[in-house]
Amino acid sequence: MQIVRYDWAEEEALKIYNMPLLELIYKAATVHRQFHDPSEVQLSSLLSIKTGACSEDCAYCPQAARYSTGIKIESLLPIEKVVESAKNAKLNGSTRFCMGAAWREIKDNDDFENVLEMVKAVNDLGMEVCCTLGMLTESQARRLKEAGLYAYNHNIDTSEEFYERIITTRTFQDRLRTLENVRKAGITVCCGGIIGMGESVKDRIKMLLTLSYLHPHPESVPINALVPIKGTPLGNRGIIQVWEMVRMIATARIMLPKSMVRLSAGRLQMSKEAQALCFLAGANSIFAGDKLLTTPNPEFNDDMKMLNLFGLRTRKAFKESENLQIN
Ligand code: SAM
Ligand code: DTB
Ligand code: SF4
Repeated sequence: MQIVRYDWAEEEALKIYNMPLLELIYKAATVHRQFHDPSEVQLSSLLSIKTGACSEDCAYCPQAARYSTGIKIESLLPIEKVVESAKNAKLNGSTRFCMGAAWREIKDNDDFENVLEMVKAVNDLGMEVCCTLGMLTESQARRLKEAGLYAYNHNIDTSEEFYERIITTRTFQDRLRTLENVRKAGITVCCGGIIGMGESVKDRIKMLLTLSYLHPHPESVPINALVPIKGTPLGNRGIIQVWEMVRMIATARIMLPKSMVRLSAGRLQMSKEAQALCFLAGANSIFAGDKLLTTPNPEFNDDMKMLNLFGLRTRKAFKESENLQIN
């Protein structure tokens, strides 16, 4: 029996990641069955509510102002557009709706007031509302919670050591501080990272260790495969091998047994067979809808066909297993 642990050692985690592949998948699938209904997958929809012109230098990101990536810059969307998009997502079976803004941090201005209104409106639809708006303070987190925010996404992206090779305009510690503020406000934490940026296996493990030392563990852990974007410093990198994605998901499932592990960016480049292995290895959530924030995602109808083919059902909102535990 696996228990929820906060004391994983690096050696131990590396050993898990490097297990013979099929043994690793079997072990992760076993842990998955212990903590989750393996026939359920959560559908989450993403909407970019403010796009591009970001002041940060995240080497992977199409939305950083300093890279020329050809995306269409847009200021904050009107609330009606956001609600319409959330209603559509709900009709299609999404129970979680995540609004993303290309901000370094939240500022206490009209845009923030409008986002609070959006959170209220989407919460009123009975969906789990999630936001990813950059860094935030304790009082901003409290206001989001009061507006009905259920989850906040803020990724650590990689290991602390590799972080400064990817982003120089903020620190790993800044990221952790925001996560603490989110937790203190009683909002669930969505935090994961990206593989395929040139990091080593040790960096991947260190990222998972950092997540596993958060108490409680993040309720949701997105694992993204880098989507190389022309114009960004990582634009020429190749696509990560499926096996690495499977190993990462399986290791996350074992080390963070209660968390929802989300197979996030990069699905468009994966075959259905590869995605089946990811679900077997413990992924139990995906982003549904034809677009992530700025890049394409598989067609909604194709995803539904795939889930049907695998005999997977979509999960209801606010399920008990994701209940917030406050320290
Ligand atoms: N600006 C906010 C922030 O940085 O937290 C929120 C939006 S940001 C785009 C959300 C996450 O998307 C990033 O932390 C990163 O993990 C992921 N992401 C961005 N570009 C990506 C890419 N090209 N490939 C894979 N994941 C990506
Ligand atoms: C996460 O970890 N992945 C999502 C969500 N959280 C916000 C975003 C992926 C973005 C991929 C690049 C793009 O579409 O701009
Ligand atoms: Fe800005 Fe977020 Fe993109 Fe970094 S990941 S450049 S903070 S939108």
